[in-house]
Amino acid sequence: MTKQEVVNAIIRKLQRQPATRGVAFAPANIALCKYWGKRNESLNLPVTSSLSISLAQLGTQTEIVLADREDTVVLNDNIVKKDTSFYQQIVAFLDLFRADNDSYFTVVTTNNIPTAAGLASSASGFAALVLALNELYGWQLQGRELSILARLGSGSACRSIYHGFVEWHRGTADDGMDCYAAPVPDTWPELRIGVITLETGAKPVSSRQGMQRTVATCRLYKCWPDKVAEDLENVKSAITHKNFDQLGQTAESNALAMHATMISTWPPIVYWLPESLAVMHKIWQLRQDGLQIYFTMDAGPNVKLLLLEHDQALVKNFFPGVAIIAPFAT
Ligand code: 2P0
Repeated sequence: MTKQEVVNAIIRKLQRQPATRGVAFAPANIALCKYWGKRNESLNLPVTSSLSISLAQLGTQTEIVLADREDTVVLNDNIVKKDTSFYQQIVAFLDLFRADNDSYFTVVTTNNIPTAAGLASSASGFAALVLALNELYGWQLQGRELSILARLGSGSACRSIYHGFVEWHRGTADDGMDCYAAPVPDTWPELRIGVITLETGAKPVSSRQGMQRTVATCRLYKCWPDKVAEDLENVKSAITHKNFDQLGQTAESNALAMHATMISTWPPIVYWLPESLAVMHKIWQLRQDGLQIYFTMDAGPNVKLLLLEHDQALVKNFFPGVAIIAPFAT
């Protein structure tokens, strides 16, 4: 099945007269149990399920309107050049939704995640775009369909359709119709995410290339699905029972296992900088000294901390540059 066939299956009969515009916000998300590896490259179907936490008001706001002659994309107040991969990715995604060959769009998108936080990602971007299209066309789609459409843009975008804890179910169907994210109802108001930014530049190997190379060449990768299955259960029970040490330990171990697969890929992929490793050592030392603090890392050198509200001030002292986010703040 192609992306276009998936889109047609979902929005068939739903296409209405477009409204003047669609506007939507979607939060960024950080996985506590990671997505690394696809079983279908074109539909972004993952090898395993994953579970994330959305970052409340930090994310992407997108407005979309119909245009006459060409697609225009504006990112953070700057018109995006047509020869960039960013522009081409957005246009290729919009191609899936045009009512006829003559319709064009103007997309104005703003990330309120400080660029320096190194968190800007395709996840909130594609989720906000799908939510805005849903408004523009008046499809009135529900979460499951919105999540599937966002996944066609970028895998992790299917989790950014929701706030709070979110589980992305891997599904088993070839067309991915059972592969979508859904909210985990529990909240955890005391939970905090810290972001330590060590580098904001483009990464040498994109997530897409990185996971492809890992699945193709990493001998350790065959252990990954079992590791995720176990970690997913532990993360979910930690959330249910508000067991912070279990949550932190599982998330940290899951991230390290993912990086182990990257490192043992050929040619190797090492996203860590020496500074990343220094932060890890500092966290392990602080934990030995009694502080409840854990970390997770994605496909890059920046380190994300897991901590509780009552340790916020201490953590800021130990990591002066840290940005602390309250995912369940109202
Ligand atoms: C995650 N990452 O679960 C993992 C952990 C990076 C490391 O989801 O190819 O940008 O668009 O589906 O979604 C990044 O992967 O990749 C990601 P595509 P995506 O958050």
